[in-house]
Amino acid sequence: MSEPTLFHLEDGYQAWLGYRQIAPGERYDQYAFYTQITVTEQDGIMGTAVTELAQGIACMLGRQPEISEHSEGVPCITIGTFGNNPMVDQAFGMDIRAAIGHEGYGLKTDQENGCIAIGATSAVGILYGVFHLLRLFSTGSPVDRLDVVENPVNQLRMINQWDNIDGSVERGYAGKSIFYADNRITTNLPRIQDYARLLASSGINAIAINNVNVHQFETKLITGEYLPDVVKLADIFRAYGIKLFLSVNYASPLEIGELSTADPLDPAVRAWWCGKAAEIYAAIPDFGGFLVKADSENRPGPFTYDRDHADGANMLAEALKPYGGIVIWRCFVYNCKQDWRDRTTDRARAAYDHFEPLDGRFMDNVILQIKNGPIDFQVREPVSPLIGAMEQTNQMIEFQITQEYTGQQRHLCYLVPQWKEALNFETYNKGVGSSIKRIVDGSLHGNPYSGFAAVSNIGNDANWTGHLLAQANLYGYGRLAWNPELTSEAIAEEWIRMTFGENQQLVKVIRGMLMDSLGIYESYTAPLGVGFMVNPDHHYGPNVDGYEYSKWGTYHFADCHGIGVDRTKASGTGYTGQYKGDNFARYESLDSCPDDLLLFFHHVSYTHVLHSGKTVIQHIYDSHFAGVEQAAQLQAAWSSLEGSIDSHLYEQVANRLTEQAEHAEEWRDRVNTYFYRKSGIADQQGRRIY
Ligand code: GCW
Repeated sequence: MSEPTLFHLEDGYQAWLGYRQIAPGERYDQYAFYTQITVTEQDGIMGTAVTELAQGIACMLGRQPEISEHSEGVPCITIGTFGNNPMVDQAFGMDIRAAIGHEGYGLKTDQENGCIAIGATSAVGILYGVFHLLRLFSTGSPVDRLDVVENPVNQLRMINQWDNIDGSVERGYAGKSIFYADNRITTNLPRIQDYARLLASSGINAIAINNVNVHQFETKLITGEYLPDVVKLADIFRAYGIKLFLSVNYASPLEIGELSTADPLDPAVRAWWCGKAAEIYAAIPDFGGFLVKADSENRPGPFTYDRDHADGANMLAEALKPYGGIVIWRCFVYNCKQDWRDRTTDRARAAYDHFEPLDGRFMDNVILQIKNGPIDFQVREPVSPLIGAMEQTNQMIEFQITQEYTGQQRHLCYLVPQWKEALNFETYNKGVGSSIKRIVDGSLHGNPYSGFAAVSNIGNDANWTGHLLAQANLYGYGRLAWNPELTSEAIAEEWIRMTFGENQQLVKVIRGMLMDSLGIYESYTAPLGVGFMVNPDHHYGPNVDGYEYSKWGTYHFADCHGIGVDRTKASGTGYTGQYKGDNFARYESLDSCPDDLLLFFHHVSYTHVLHSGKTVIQHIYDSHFAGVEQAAQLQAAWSSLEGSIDSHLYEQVANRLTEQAEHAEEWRDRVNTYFYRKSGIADQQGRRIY
């Protein structure tokens, strides 16, 4: 295990694994007698687990624990897979062992001698158990009566890097890539290892290491030119129980294979991919598989050959199948060359229209990866109706941790509540009880593969995420993928305690800031679910008509009378018809459509009265004025912590909050002024609009 050399605790580099030294006192006394680790297995992931445990304890207790095969009479922490360590076997009865799945674990304190046992069926379970115990220590939780059994709810808990081999990161807001520079794979492997630690400690078990937009050089990651270096990355992630995936270019047979086609039904193309799979698996026997963005935003795909997405995905799945590999096929497929004058084409409909008719056609080692909303990671969108609509198809949900549309890590926006709302959404696909979380955990339709994916928010900034508090999103994503029942508050609190320590006031203030942040961001940006209103290309900052007359299909249709997109069946694009059960009626009718999604589903006049009792125009004004005040309150809340946080960390966040507060004013004034000028309706409170 290498020690990070470049960065220190004060940079935020250690993130939630800083393991601050615990001062003598009540809690220290409870933990201090764990001076010994007993373990009989030390290979591979087990070695990682031992190192992590020893290192964590050494940091927190200021004393290196002894590592031995047998207990020497002192209270110890004993770790092992069942059948390999007598102390562990003694601690867990057969019934408990039977309840522990492949990645699960048990934690048990022996009341008589105080020993803590961590038992699992596999080494990776032990690693997760070790991180759990370290979390208890570093959040100051009692360990004297542990009796825990944990299994991850979701099978795939995946991170997608949108990193390019030139070192840039698509939609990255925390510096350059840690994986690549100058068209080479990094040699700074300790940093990759430190990332693997962060991911594994939050429960992540899969990573796709390159951008889904696969450009010229990245296409060659699956060739001898780059594979030896990919192998090194896979080795690092393997030691942390994380499977490595690659995003591939659908047109690879053409671009690097010297074939004249990439037609998925062409035998030569199929043979080419089979050969490629053999080559990759010879280098990385546990390679996860391919992530594919095809026929989307100008990327190549099966449409070129008049084939559909099932043809395309199955061709790759067939090549990976002999090795247990999977194809993760993205459903972000829509017409990105739309005529803004055309009101019948609706981007929101596209994923469902393309994929739902293909249900039953995909091989069982294909998973469709579907963005949480039908458009594109806006602060407020309805849940994609495609999720759960294909009973015979594996599906996983895609979230965006990187804050492309939620403030780009310059604004504070804790996203866990947004994700939870999506996960708890009732789809009615199989009647009541068909929530999104039950679809993506595979239980509703009994899928062999399922899970979570999310676009990472890290880069080579010292603190990983640019905005220090954005670390909570990375951590929270992993925790939620492990168990979607955890509350946003509980996840926030864990993260705060692990990162900043236990000062009650500090925990309270930061938790409050995180929990308020999504609502604040929503209130001063695009109103009532209509989305976008950002500057083209980079997507930062307000531009109400930024996408209004473009080809991207993201319009708000504001005129002097009203605003919003009519997506009803009765008079609009018919998108509402993609929802099942009560959801259809709820969104279709103005009477029942929730206020926060009103303009996503309906075009209404500015004087339309919301359920809240306000008119649309007054809501726009009020929410934007309030949002700016609240953004200033975030700043004030943080400044109350000056002195109780390391000054470097304090400054990092204070600077971002200042920028946010100023930028929120820009949002407010642009949006309010735009709608005042369009509608000619004055603010009832006579506040300043330009
Ligand atoms: O949100 C949009 C982004 C693109 C991204 C695309 C996608 C990787 O603006 O940068 O490309 O989605 O998800 O494929």
